[in-house]
Amino acid sequence: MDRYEHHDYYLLDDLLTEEHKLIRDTARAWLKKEVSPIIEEAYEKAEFPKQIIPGLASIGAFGPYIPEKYGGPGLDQISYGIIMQELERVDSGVRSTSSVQSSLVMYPIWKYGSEEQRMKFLPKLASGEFMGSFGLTEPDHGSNPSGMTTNFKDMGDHYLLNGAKMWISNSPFCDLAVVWAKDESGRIHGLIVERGMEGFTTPETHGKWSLRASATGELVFDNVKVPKENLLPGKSGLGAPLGCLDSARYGIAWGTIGTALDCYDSALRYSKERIQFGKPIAGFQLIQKKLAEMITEITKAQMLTWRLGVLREEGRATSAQISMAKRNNVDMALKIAREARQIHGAMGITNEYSIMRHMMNLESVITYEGTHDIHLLITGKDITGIAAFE
Ligand code: TGC
Ligand code: FAD
Repeated sequence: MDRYEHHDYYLLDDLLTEEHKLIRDTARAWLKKEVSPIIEEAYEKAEFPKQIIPGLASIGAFGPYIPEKYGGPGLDQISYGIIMQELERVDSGVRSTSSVQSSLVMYPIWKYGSEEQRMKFLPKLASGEFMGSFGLTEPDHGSNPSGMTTNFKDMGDHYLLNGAKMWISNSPFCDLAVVWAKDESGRIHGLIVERGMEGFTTPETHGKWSLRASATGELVFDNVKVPKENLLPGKSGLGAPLGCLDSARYGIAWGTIGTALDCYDSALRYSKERIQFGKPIAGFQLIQKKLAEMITEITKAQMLTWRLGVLREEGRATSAQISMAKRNNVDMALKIAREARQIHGAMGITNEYSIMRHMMNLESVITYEGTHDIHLLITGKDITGIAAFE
């Protein structure tokens, strides 16, 4: 049962508008009713629960900031963050599905697409009729996507696409994929590849102990004929996919606060209910140390992330600021999940509590969208002016 209660130690709700709170309450109520009761089973079966797609669309989780003209809810950046926080409080995999759809598929079509591409794809992606995936990572190019070998040739009336992407969220069931590939001169472009195009397959990746309620797979291109109108015309070069990552990483910074809050909430309640040595374990100093440090770290992350949201809304957030928040908050959430697991004792390893699921999920979140160490190097480059990637 989802017994989550709201925690706002520094009265940060005062910084939100009534609309923000309404968006949060609506998302939370829907998640408690429709997703919390089924998420453990989906995780055990290692299946994305597709039946929640229309509900995700109804709470604005697909392209929260996409203008209404294109079928989106037209919300601000704080609202986007709030929705991601609510989703990830329940499961990082559910937030992942929404992140990919919103920031890695809808965002590039909105920002780099033609008006025809926007009108054709965005309304169906906003409603969940179409689900998308984003292909940047390759088997031999993860942290260093500029080395990608997936490529396309201009054949006159179409492009011929060859190569493979790996570790792609939503790939097994996606209707379309935004794929990053090099042209004959080695310049990176985005192409919209649609299911049904001959030579395009999406084998699922099995055996994950993390993010099991999110489907992950490959995107394989074997002489795929891509119509010329499917190339994103607005931006090319590595900065194009990295711009999408800025939006998704920002969502993760908010999302992982949700995971941390859920672990803290569960640990606080358990410690007040669990009796050892004749009193609630919440009465022992060592348990209080854990709980006090958790809420301190959550509060610091909330303040960092709210400020980032304001800067992003104003168009002033830098990529390096986003990296700092993504890195800090995922690490914070993972440490809190580990401490919360200890407070739950043996019960903490079971599926009666969401702690172990969150902890295992966060092992993906700390790796994807740029690893923990890559984000540290991004901060290092930003403050010294010297890149230490190679
Ligand atoms: P570098 O020379 O630094 O930059 C190349 C060009 O890109 C520009 N740029 C950015 N533009 C927009 N946003 C950013 N965040 C940007 N960072 C850099 C830069 O200005 C430059 O532009 P130009 O015009 O001068 O060419 O590139 P580099 O090759 O040295 O690489 C830098 C590095 C290592 C930081 C970058 O490659 C990186 O971030 N690597 C991590 C890869 C990554 O995050 N992959 C994520 C794959 S998608 C995913 O994981 C989805 S999971 C989703 C889910 O399920 O939730
Ligand atoms: P590597 O790049 O091989 O890194 C291995 C280790 O080496 C890491 O610890 C890393 O920090 C370290 N390292 C690498 N380079 C340096 C350096 N210069 N200095 C110091 N240390 C370094 N990708 C997509 O494109 N689309 C998706 O939808 C997507 N979904 C994903 C879903 C899941 C569940 C997972 C696990 C991954 C997903 N990814 C996706 C891929 C993800 O972005 C990559 O896994 C990530 O970028 C890291 O790449 P890698 O796994 O190849 O690790």
